[in-house]
Amino acid sequence: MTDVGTPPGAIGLEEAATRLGVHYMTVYRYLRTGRLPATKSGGVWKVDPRDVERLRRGPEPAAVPRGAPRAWAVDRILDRLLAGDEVGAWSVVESALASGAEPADVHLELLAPALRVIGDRWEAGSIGVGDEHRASVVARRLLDRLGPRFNRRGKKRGTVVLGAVAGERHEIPGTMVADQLRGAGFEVVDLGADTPAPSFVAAARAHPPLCVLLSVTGPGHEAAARTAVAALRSATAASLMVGGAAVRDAEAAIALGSDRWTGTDVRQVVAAVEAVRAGLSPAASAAPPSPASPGPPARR
Ligand code: B12
Repeated sequence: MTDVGTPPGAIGLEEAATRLGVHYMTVYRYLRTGRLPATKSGGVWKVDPRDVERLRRGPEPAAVPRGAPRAWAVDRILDRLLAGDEVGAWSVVESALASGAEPADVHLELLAPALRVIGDRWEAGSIGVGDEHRASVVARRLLDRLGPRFNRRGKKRGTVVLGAVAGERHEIPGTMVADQLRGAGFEVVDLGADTPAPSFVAAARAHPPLCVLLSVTGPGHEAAARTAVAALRSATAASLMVGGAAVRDAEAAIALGSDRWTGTDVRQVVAAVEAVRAGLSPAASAAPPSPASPGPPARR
């Protein structure tokens, strides 16, 4: 539900209820949960008749074939994130889970695409920094609620220390990586955003890791990444991997001192950690660095 941009020909909730053959309050619930996008005009809720028709014809969440969330779910969660509506956004997540999506699908097919659209809109100037902050707070809260679903019992397969480098405030990609590594059976020491180099070193000493993952999402953190890598090199023999949206390819990763490139999404990061654990050379990993890289194999 937003309060701008009422589409031409928009109809009221009473009319929508009639077209859908449901009670007015049911339509209002659709608004609250993001199933029906709405705008407010002169204090009155309006909906686009095309959305009403799509809802009338579309499958109920329970009837959706089991599998990954669909594009319409991304639209819905995007709407709820921008509205700062955690309850509505969580109900979209619950619908996706009830339809057979795995928690990792919710990360990669639902939240990540919605967050990227939010970034694009901020860049284009159609939403402000406050809107971006508000949406990312809700996204964080959804990730917190999903987190325990990644817990896996049994003996751990090794420890991974993870954090965003000093000055880097994007924390969400690291949370997703941490959860999915936990789901794959690794112990994760997640240091979160804006981690000073000495704190990486202290964590690597206190929890000897298989590898350390250093996250860089936005521009301008190259020096901080190099500083952290240099400090870690003198303190641990663990494999060091610098990754994230700002590390676009193997060449960029190697330039930052990384042993290998972690690829473009979380599944590739997990594959890269698995490769380190298996002692595979970088060339054999899912997200290989350039052949010119020295690429030491796993040392623990
Ligand atoms: C939310 C957000 C914020 C929040 C972060 C809140 C939080 N708690 O994390 C706040 C408001 C703080 C913020 C601040 C800024 N942001 Co911002 N932000 C975003 C936004 C909308 C979503 C980020 C996100 O979580 N994406 C979802 C993740 C899952 O996607 P991903 O980053 O691609 O992650 C994948 C890869 O990283 C991959 N991966 C591969 N290898 C590895 C290895 C490791 C170790 C890890 C962790 C991950 C990983 O796995 C991930 C999942 O598949 C993005 C838009 C976007 N395109 O992502 C902009 C975006 C990243 N921000 C941007 C900018 C410019 C900024 C600011 C400079 C200005 C601003 N907008 O306020 C500041 C910088 C602050 C700082 N000092 O760091 C730009 C960066 C542009 C660029 N050229 O790189 C983006 C792309 C927006 C845009 N389109 O312009 N931001």
